[in-house]
Amino acid sequence: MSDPRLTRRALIAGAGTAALAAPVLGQKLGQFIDLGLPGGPSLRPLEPQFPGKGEMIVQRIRPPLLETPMEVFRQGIITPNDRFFVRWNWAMPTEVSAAKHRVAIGGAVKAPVSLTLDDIASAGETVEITAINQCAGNGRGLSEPRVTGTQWGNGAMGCAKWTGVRLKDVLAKAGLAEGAKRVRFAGLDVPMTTGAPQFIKSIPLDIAMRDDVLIAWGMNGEPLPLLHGFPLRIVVPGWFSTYWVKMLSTIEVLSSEDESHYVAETYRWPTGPVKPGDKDFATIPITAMPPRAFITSHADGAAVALGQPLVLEGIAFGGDAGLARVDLVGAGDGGGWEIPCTLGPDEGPYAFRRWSLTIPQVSDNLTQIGVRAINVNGVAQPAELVWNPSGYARGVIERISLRAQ
Ligand SMILES: Nc1nc2c(c(=O)[nH]1)N[C@H]1C(S)=C(S)[C@@H](COP(=O)(O)O)O[C@H]1N2
Ligand SMILES: [Mo]
Repeated sequence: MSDPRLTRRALIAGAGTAALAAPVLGQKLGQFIDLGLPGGPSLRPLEPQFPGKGEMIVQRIRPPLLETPMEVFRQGIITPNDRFFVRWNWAMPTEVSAAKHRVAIGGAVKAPVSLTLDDIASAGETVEITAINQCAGNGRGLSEPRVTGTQWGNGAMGCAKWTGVRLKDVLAKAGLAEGAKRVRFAGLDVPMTTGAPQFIKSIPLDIAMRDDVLIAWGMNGEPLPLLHGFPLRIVVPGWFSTYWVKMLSTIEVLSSEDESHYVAETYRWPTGPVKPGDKDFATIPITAMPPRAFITSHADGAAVALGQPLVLEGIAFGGDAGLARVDLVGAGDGGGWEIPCTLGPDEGPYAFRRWSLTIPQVSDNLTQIGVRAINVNGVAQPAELVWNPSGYARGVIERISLRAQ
């Protein structure tokens, strides 16, 4: 344990109640950021005053959808808690008491149980893992043709060190019954409109039993902030964060497929190519993340010095497997050039990894250059967007142009 505040006893004694002050927004508004969304509207307010947060891009206030400005990813591979993107589908409680909190485990189990934080923290060994939490809709706003849903730029992602126990150790407290197939999670948040489905999500049993799938209480050495799911959340490294249920309060073991709304009806994507207007195509749940890479040292359209060396830097990740390489690639379909980048320290297969590249001398404008990540399974970012109607799982090579002057 690197941080004594996150020991088991400290969790129970110290976590207390987390509360969120009511947001008082708009007072210092006036600063906007351009997300570069094709066709616009592309400007979003930069909000310095959301409770518990540094400067964030406001996509929506209630329930909160806050995006991380790309400049944060220049600073390191860990995204600080106060700059980490926030996404709630429905209303989140603004106050949660750790002492009163219980997690009920039921369904296809030998004996249903209701567990305190202490029960959970003592269910097994404490585990730490550095992993990227990325919304399935990250980068959706950049889709062309445009699609509906939150118009995120690429800042609906972040990388943190998560502390918790293995989900499988907690499940063992109830014992799995014969025929257990999936494990479903619910949090304390509730729908804001009557009759709307609660946000519940399930994962297949083989994923639930993985050694790195956690019930986490720590985020970057601090108790989970309320916005990120105090006191407990699910962590599924390599999978989109729609499964990383926050404010975990119920675990239900299913012995059948999951017919609930957020698994059976949404967060799904086509099994093959589709185009706008297509209907009645087969879909599957969106699960594992593809590899991605970003240039963080320069924004699109930035000026660089002609005749001088140029250092390009950024971050990349392998998705559901470690990163194998990152290349700077020229424009065009395979027709261009590629130069291998140097990778920074490896913080594990599910973490951001830095990359850098020095171009010895800039001799011309750099038009539509991109970075392409390839993971250890040989999965490479495609040159063309795999378009889908919900804009899920964006993985296309991201490109910028630099002006030499
Ligand atoms: N309880 C609960 N957990 C949730 C959600 C939610 O609406 N309620 N949204 C999910 C989705 S879609 C995302 S992208 C992540 C966002 O995690 P973050 O806010 O910690 O960045 O939380 C996931 N867990
Ligand atoms: Mo999401």
